[in-house]
Formats: sequence, structure tokens, C-alpha cells
Amino acid sequence: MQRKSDINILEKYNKFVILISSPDGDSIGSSIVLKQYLEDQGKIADIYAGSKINKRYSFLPNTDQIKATDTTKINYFEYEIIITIDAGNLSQLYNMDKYPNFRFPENMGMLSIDHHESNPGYARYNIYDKEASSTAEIIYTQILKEYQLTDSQAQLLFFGIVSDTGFFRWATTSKTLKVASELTKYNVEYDKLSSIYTSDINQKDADVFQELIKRTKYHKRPKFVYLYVSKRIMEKLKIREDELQNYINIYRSHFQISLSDYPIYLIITEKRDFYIISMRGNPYTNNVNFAKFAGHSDFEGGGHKNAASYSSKKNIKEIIKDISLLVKQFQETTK
Ligand SMILES: [Mn+2]
Repeated sequence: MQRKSDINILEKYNKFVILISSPDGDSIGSSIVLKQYLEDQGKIADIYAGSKINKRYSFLPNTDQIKATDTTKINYFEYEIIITIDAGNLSQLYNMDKYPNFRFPENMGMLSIDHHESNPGYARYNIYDKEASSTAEIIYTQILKEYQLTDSQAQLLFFGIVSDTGFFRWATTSKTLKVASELTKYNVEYDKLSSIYTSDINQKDADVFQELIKRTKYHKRPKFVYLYVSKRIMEKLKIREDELQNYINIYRSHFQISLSDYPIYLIITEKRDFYIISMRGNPYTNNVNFAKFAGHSDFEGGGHKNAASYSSKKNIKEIIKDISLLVKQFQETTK
């Protein structure tokens, strides 16, 4: 999907409202640097996130520039255009469970700056590169070519890249490494960021983490591991909706994808009246292309061969059954 780059939109307008997907290293870093870049040209740029920034990101500079709010309640008409950062889908920008009928003002333009392969092109304008490791990489290579970065901006972009690549473990291209290398010419404190990135569990997390490990199911034929997080389990473990993604990331990166005798790793979460199935494959041992699941069963969504996300309205038993069938159906004998 080739899209033209609407970089001129940043020149054309003066009042921007920036919306970010659930705050992670990439969306935080990218949005703050973009805001500062626009403000340096005398423009107005306010950043809003639909949920609070997890305190593990509080070491990053200027995170107070992101306001956590109910994004359906923003007075959009104070601005000329909406910029979405790192959002593969509009549903990542507001609470869809609570406001299923919410729509962004239709007569207002929207510019999406993003790298998600599954981005359907929901925005009128796009700065998009699905080969990019992160939105931070896109901001650096496409928007900030002539811009003199400060050390803290370099730090924010660098952390955006390393968070989305698991410190260069995946989605890393030669361009990614080149950008990272250029950023390290500033004072980015590589060792500090690396240790912050890897030591991301506190004691409360560890308690939840153990519970999630206990609830892990091992499916034998075909082989896949899955964790099902129902609303009831969340209540029992006292996990709030806005904390869930963080726990899932911890569980997945420190445990699930490390299970070397299984090639496929699933996390299924219960939403209002549907389920989200998040899938990861081990690049060396998984021979199933998850992108091909789109349009099968009642699955909606998409992604890459080894990373995809689908929603389903079936019940959990049926979902597991359908996944078993699809895993068998889409076995590829050659890579
Ligand atoms: Mn990203």
C-alpha cells in the first residue's frame, strides 16, 4: 500500500491537536519531539492521551507535556487539524468500550503519522512507512531532516526506537541502526536507557506476573501457548483496564515468548462484547503466517507473519478451536 507523504500539512497549519495511542515509549517520545518542533516554529501543538502515562516512563524528559484526558471530550474546534501518532487504528485513540458511537469531527482534517502495517488509511493525510521500526524513526528521517535536536529530544526519539524494537531485537533495519547511531551522537545515555528498558518490573507487577504465568495454557496439537485474561480475572487481580497492556507486555516479553519449545504465543483479552487475540510467532520455529487469518472465522484485524492482532465475537472455547484449525490450515512447509 503506497501512500503519498503529506509532510506539507505540518507547514500549512498552525494549531495542532496531537492524539497518541496508549502511551508507550514510541508514542511518548515521538509526540513530545513533534510538539517541540512545531512550537519552535511559533505554532500551537497540544498532546492528549486517552490514558495516564505509566510511571515507568517518568524518567523521560518532558512527559508532563502529554495530558491524559477523555479524548472524546476535547474541544477539537480550538484546533485546525488532528495529528494521530503511532495509532494503527482509530479505536486506539479513545475508549471504544465506553463510547461506541463517538466520531471525530468530520469536517476537520486528520494526519496520521504511523508505521503499523495494519493501518487501514483511516486519516485523510498520512506520513506513513510500514518498513519503519517505529514512529520515532519516521519523525526523525522524514520531518526533522533540517532540525537541530537537543539532547533530550534525541533521548526521546532513541527510547521510541528501542522500545518498539525490544532494544534492536525485532523490526530493526539498517536504517533503524543508522538513525539510532546518529542519535547516540547526542547525549542519549545508552547504558541507562538499556537498563531502564530491561528492569521494568516492580514488586506489585511481580505478583500479577506470577498469576499470569500460572494461568498460561499449553495447547499440544497444534502447539501454541495462550493466556486468557477475562474481566473476572482482571477484577480478581485488581488490574485496571489502563494497566492491562503494561502487564501483558511484561508477561509477554519476560515469559511467554521465551518458551522455546512452543512456536506460537497468544494473549486473549475480554473486552465489552468481544475478544482481542494478540498473536506472536517465534521467527525461527513458527511456520504459520498469522496475516492470513484475516477474513477467516469471524476474525477482524491483521498484522504481519509473526505478529498480528484480531478481534472476535465468538466465545473463548470457539476462539481456541478456530485458532487450532487456522494454525493447521496455514502451516507453510517452506519459509
Ligand atoms: Mn510504534
